[in-house]
Amino acid sequence: MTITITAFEQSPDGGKGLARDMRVRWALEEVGQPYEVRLLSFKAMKQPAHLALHPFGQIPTYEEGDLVLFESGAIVFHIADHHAGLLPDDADARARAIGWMFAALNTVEPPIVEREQVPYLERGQSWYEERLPILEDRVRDRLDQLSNRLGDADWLDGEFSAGDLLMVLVLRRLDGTDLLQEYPTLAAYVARAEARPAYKRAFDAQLAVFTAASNG
Ligand code: GTB
Repeated sequence: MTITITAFEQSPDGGKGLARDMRVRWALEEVGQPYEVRLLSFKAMKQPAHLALHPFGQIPTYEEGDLVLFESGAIVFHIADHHAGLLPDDADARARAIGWMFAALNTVEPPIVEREQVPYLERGQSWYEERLPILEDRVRDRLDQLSNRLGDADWLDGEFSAGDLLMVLVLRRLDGTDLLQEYPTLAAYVARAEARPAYKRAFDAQLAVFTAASNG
């Protein structure tokens, strides 16, 4: 059955893999599943046709036969649950890998996104100069803890898993800051993941969308 996902027609990051369709693309590449992409403008995302698939009018979505999914974490879990390569067979190891998926999205991503948004939303406000370092320290707390847990391991729990996939893409949202570079263990972890052939294929595919839109 054909898998179709949605992505930005013109991603605000210039195709640097920061939009959340990258999570789905990379997961599909890791498990060797071909997919098609329907590109959407910001306007089209809020039209009834897309709202029928995604109640919040966002990307990514995932369609496979009668199944329609939204939420990148749920989509990555679905892919990992149905194809070998992203979750271990051993039940306990599998549960731990799923735990890391939740940790990436629920524990590590929120302070990173909050810090990322404050320059857009609050620059110029009287509290901005005081608030930014507070938010950066919250991010540092999480990076410090994550770095300590990773130690000198390649991946968070044994083999590369969907937990690593989500964690790496969450950490990549620190691009444009120096925060990740303060933690060489985590910078090396992200670089190790970016060297995976599946990552490169996914990255190149979403970059090609931006390049085609810019040239067209
Ligand atoms: N929790 C949802 C999920 O994980 O799927 C969040 C989905 C989401 O935030 N989608 C964003 C979207 O559709 C795109 S990824 N936004 C349009 C809207 O809400 O109207 C977020 C994103 C966008 C751009 C960058 N960037 O350019 O760096 C990074 C991340």
